[in-house]
Amino acid sequence: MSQGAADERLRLFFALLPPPQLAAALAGRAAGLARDYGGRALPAANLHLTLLFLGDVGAARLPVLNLAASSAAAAWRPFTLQLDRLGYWPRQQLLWAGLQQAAPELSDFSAYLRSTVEKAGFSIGDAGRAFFPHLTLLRKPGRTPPDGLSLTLPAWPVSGFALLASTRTAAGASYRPLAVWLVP
Ligand code: 2AM
Repeated sequence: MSQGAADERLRLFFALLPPPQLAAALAGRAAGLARDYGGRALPAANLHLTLLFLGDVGAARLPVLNLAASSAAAAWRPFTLQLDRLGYWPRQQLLWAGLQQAAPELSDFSAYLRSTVEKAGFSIGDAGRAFFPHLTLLRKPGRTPPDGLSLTLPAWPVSGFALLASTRTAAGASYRPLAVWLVP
């Protein structure tokens, strides 16, 4: 028997979405890394920097979640990110783009969003995991990428964040934006 929409559960997270030109540059780099080291490069449409991972949430709770995110968005302070570092996590077999310099506005907003969402009654799927800003480029390379790979990209003036639903498919996860908040 099929589940009614009210019972539907969604795997949710909040993330920053790179603007199209930056996403294209990142996807090009990811494809090059996949050629060099094997593995699955993320396509431009799937590239994101997770702000807050929620995990499974009932679809009926989306309106409350949207309200909480809108109230957190009011505390946004503008910032620009410079993705200038590549790293590799052997346990997760994941190659990512990240930041050499800390971005306090980014970690502050992630923490504020988290506390706002928790106050609205949501428990956080990554409880205990420290926020580490990264944008996954490549999963499961066939051989370990060396340290010190360089990354040179244009700056990213962040102009908003999104609530995304993740769906697992045979080809890997795909992400669907459910709501976007544009910020000053
Ligand atoms: P990853 O890219 O490092 O795997 C959708 O799955 C997004 O949420 C991805 O950016 C993923 O990070 C992140 N994510 C998945 N599970 C998570 C967890 N338990 N805690 C924090 N982030 C998670």
